[in-house]
Amino acid sequence: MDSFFNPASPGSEAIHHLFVQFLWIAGFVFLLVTGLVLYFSHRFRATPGDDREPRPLHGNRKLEIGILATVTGIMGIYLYLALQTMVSVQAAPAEGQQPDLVIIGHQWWWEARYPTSGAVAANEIHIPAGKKLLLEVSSADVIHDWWVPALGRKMDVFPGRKNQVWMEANEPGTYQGVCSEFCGAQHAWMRINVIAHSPEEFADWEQQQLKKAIVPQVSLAQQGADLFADKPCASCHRIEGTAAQADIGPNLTHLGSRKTLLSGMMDNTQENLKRWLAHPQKVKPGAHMPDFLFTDEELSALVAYLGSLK
Ligand code: HEC
Ligand SMILES: [Cu+2]
Repeated sequence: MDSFFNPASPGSEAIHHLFVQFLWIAGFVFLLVTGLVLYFSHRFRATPGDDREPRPLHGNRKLEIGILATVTGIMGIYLYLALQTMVSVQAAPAEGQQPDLVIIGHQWWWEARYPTSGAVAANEIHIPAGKKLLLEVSSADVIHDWWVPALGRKMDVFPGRKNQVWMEANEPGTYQGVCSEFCGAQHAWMRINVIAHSPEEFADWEQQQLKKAIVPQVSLAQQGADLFADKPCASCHRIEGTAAQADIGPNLTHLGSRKTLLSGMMDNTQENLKRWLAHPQKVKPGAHMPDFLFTDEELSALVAYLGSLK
């Protein structure tokens, strides 16, 4: 399971290391204080027949300075370790460095833009492993928060502001994250899936995403494409190579190549896709896609079309 405790990137390793260092120091202080409390409670406990008050102790300057110095010293160590980690995790990018990946948070899904190639993805974010990527994160609506614990630090995602954060995966694999700032009804279903590939595999994926949507060959899928064009779908979605050119909802040009639907809410199967299109408001209540009243045939046609968009 990938998590904060299984770091899979240099940044996440540094944060994990800092956590362990803090834990050791805090654990030592905790044991010391608890040990002393237990020791003194035993040593100076009340005994039957002995009603003497303990001798009060005032103004032991050496002891007070000693305690202050120790506490300041520990805080100093904490500060040093924390600053050191911050410098390594959030190093300033070079002057004018362009982001490798632009992440845009939406209620309740993620958009990923690859500025160098022009590729666009939604919800499943593919990256090359072993490469330190500069991410630029911003929001299309409310405040969200980007966090893939195994791959690096957390970063606030604000509307009207571009924040930068580094991300790197040591090895190919799938890494999960969540939106970490409450952003409305479906906040819990704003999952992040980062899929790291070998550089060659990533290049293949990127080339595939740059292609226009395939033109349906089967008549059912053709009906689906016609329906998509007739209904208001195109006012929110983009399917490259068709008249649908809106970016309110996820880009559907390669929907069929995704493993999951709706920000990791469910597997990308025909049944789930059908369930979603039949009643978006039942599947993800509050989602910014209205219910349409489709017949079963219409649903099958849409599913055949959208599912074929690999
Ligand atoms: C008012 C805007 C709007 C309209 C109109 C709209 N959608 Fe959506 N659609 C969205 C939004 C927003 C989402 C993302 C919902 C979420 O995950 O919270 C979405 C998600 C989807 C998804 C899942 C995408 C993914 O990556 O998991 C599919 C498929 C989809 N819409 C198909 C359609 C079809 C087909 C139509 C027309 C019948 C349509 N949409 C009309 C806004 C819209
Ligand atoms: Cu969010």
